[in-house]
Amino acid sequence: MFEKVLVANRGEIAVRVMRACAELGVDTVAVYSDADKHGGHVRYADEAYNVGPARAADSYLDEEAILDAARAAGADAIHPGYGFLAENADFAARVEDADGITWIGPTSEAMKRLGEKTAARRVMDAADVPIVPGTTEPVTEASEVTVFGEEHGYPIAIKAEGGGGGRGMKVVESADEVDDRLASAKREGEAYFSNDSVYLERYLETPRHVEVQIVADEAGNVVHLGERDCSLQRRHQKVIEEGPSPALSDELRERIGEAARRGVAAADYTNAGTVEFLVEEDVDRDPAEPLGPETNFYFLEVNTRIQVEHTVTEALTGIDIVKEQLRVAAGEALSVSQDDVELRGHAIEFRINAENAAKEFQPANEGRLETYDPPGGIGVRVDDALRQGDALVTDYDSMIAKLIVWGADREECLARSKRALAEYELDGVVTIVPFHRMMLDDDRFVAGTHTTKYLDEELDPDRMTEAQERWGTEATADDGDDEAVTERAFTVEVNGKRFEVELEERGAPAIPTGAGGSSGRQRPPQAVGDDGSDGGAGGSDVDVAEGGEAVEAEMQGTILSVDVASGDEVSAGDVVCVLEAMKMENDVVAERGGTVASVHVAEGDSVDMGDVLVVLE
Ligand code: MV4
Repeated sequence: MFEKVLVANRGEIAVRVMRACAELGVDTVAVYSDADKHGGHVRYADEAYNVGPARAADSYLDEEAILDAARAAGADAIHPGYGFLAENADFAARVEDADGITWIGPTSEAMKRLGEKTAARRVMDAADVPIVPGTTEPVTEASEVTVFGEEHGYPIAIKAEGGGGGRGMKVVESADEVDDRLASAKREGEAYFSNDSVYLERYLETPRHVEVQIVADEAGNVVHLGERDCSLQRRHQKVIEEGPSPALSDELRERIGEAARRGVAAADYTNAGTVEFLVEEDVDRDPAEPLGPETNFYFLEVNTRIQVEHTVTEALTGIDIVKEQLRVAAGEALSVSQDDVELRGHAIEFRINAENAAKEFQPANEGRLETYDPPGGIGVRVDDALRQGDALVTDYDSMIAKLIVWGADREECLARSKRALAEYELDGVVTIVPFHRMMLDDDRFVAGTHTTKYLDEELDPDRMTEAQERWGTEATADDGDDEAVTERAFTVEVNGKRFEVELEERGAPAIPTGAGGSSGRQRPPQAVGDDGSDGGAGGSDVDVAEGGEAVEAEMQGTILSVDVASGDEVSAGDVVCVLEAMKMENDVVAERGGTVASVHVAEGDSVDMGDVLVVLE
């Protein structure tokens, strides 16, 4: 087993991985950005290294900085968690090549093979795992799409070769949309994966999203740990995951699990991974009658990392998946065989996101946990990296915690979930706890017949507003910004090891530091640095004529294109800009329409939430 593991991640997953290390007697090293100096994962680790500024590209994604920290700490392995560098095969290869440092994950070769979607489709096809009808080679020409459409019909999904998780997927409803969607899919592929190659699949209209957890060791043992149903998603973001899937019969479950196992074995895959499938839902199904063994299911992609929702499987199997990852990476055998795996009861994970469900799940841009008292008791697990008093860090994703509830059956699990969510005491930060409480009274969710389209297209948004009003909490402005803070740097030596120490004096009268000739009154580190705003994008003091409209950015991001110019006529629903945020292209549309009076942004600009982009009159 390893002696010291560096966790190249932050927040709850970093703490989750460190907990497994602690139980195995392995020391832990945290890395953190300037925004995370007070992060829970830093508190938890045995030692911690600053790897750069808040911007992820300059810290958590800085491969050299992470490797430097590992070498400085004398770590003998790196665990990437999920997100950030977790699915970066090139980084995995760099770790593999680094002397004395092991990558805790699949080999970079296996990551590359499965990360390229057409290659993954070929591997699965050859292993008799059903794939969605489509191409197994990239397409480049619009004519190839229209030919496919004539043969298989519409809609068609155009997917980026390097894509996944909804990025770089465009749906084409008819031949006249082909040029536009093909260009957009290529653009996203190029922007996010430096790969403009795309392929085609028949687009399934009402699928369920079912994924199988697998673990595999170097001796060739491949074990599947049952499935999770992740059909409750909003714009490709999972919000509630559960297991077992309420829609599968035992026979279908067995077929899908065995298909996942076959595919993974054929791909020469090791460590933990998830095989994603789409399962064709029968929209008129009686909820009491799960989908039978003849139901069509199709391989979608393999996630070559530990996932957020791995906890659901841990609750059902009692197996610590992160420990299995550590064992396999250290060259040991899995601690379980397929015959040992028994699925017990039912588990649901609720993602506790700092978002306002009543405002289109807008991520919170401020807050401080005035009260933080998570639930407990039988069958309840909370994974987080928080404590009361913490300021909300808004530089990364909005998930601040996960609540995982287990029950002997789905019914008990739902009742226990209601109880646990009611116990969740949390003040000063807006979260989607009210949304979850509402879902536990939702007929479709309770019946388990919801598909991936349910949240985006069917659920009445007014119900989210009602839930927010009934159970919601609000953001506390982070008054830390206004507090006098003096920061001073020291170098200290402890047991022969040098440490840079930054001292923050809060509340006390400012002591002139001399440095930079300032008054000594500085803003805290969280407020410094690149927060994405160039200050050039309008602001709120823009004149809007009566009956006019100021089109604002709904979230922080980068302007990919400006699609209108002064004087243009714009109708309600027309795209005025494309905003890249959270790695997705978002069309910014006019609500009412009118004539473009002024344009306040240009391609490449960074904008903050609420910035005015275009004014219509
Ligand atoms: C699909 C699909 C329908 N047909 N592919 C979205 C995320 C990416 N992993 C694949 N996704 C989809 N691929 C075909 N051929 C529908 C989706 C999809 C989806 C998939 C899983 C979970 C939620 C989803 C929500 C919308 C669309």
